[in-house]
Amino acid sequence: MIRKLLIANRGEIARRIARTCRRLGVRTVAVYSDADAGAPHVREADEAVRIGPAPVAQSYLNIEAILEAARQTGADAVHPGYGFLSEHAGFARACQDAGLIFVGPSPDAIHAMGSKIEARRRMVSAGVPVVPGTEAGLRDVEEALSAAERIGYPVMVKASAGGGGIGMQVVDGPEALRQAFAANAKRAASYFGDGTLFLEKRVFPARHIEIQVLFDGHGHGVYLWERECSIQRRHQKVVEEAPSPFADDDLRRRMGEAALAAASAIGYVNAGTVEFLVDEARRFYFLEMNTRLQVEHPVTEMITGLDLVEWQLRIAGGEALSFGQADVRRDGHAIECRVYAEDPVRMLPSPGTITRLELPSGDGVRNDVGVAAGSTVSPYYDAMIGKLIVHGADRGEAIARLRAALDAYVVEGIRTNVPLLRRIAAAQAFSEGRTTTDFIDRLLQEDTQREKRQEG
Ligand code: MV4
Repeated sequence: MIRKLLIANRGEIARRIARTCRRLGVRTVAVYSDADAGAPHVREADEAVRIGPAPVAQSYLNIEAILEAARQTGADAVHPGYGFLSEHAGFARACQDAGLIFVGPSPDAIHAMGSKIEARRRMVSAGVPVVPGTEAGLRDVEEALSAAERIGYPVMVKASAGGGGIGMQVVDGPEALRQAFAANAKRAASYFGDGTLFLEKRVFPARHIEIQVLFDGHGHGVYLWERECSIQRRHQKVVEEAPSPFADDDLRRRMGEAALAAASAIGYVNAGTVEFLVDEARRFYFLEMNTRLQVEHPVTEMITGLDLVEWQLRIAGGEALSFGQADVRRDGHAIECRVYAEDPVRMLPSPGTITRLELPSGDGVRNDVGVAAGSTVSPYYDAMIGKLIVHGADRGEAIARLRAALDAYVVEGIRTNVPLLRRIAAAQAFSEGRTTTDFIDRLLQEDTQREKRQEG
């Protein structure tokens, strides 16, 4: 078993990883930038090491400084959390080269899923369904135009190195494709250092449903059911739940088996997530595999009773899974809301100092937050300050608990999206499970129209 873990992250996820370590008797090393010197994740760790100034390039992305912190403190393993270096194959390799256990998959597995084109190719070979599209990078716009004729419009232009919707665009015809091709190649090149594009048929309306998997290093893997992540805005997830209100037992079993095939095909070890698009006819298509612990992992923990960080550590330490697929529980329903420090009107980050913080409590309520009263929310980092997770015996009870918890949620000193979360939780379309990817935009449109009618 791992004895001392360096947590190469900050905020709520650093605290959440440390919580499991304390329960398991694993000692923790926090790292921090100058902006985080007094942060909760630093105070709560057994040891803490400064790794640089506030900008991420000099601190949380500073591989040399993080490895030096591990060396200084005698840590034997590194957990990358999510974001930052979590899907950086070179970091995973550098940890291994320094004699440290990287809590995550192999550098090769991270690399294989980092290229969308490569991932698609490997999924096709493994028999995992992908959206009809191009099997290699597009050399020029003429090649894109002929591929689009074959696929049929509308198509999605996507960047092979893409993420967060960057370099991605829906295109209705050849004229738009000419423009989108140049613009997205340029954008992808500047963001990712790789302007390679590919095309897929556009699936619409679609849901985003993902499968959590766990693989040990002894050839055993299980899927831990699905998470529905369709409620998002501008490629930022806002509400996630498990199970999906859209999935039935047949769909979840077929998707679970496809996810196991996807992970097996690349020799995946540790926790991972296979993302799918699901259309109205319940056909599903591989989108990408996330080779890290995800923000929304708590909803899976709440319905299965498993601690995913514990299993990440056990697997990284060489242990085998002690249970099989038939032992994986699926109890009740869990919903997570991401609480962002943001201006609700402009949807922009709202940094500042939190003067008051009161978190809801009660049966089935979990708070994973990175801040406390007195904390400053820095403009240098992600604006997500924490997550509210609720569990109930069924979806109705979970929603009732969510509404009550959001009503009791108090953050003062900064602006947050809590009012938007309350609006979502109150919506009829949400309680009816009609949560396609345009849900928030439609909700806000309805509100604007209602306001106009009342004024007029
Ligand atoms: C798609 C799609 C429709 N058709 N691909 C968004 C994030 C990125 N990982 C892939 N995304 C999409 N890919 C095809 N072929 C629609 C989206 C998409 C989306 C997917 C799930 C949830 C919300 C979304 C919002 C916009 C676009």
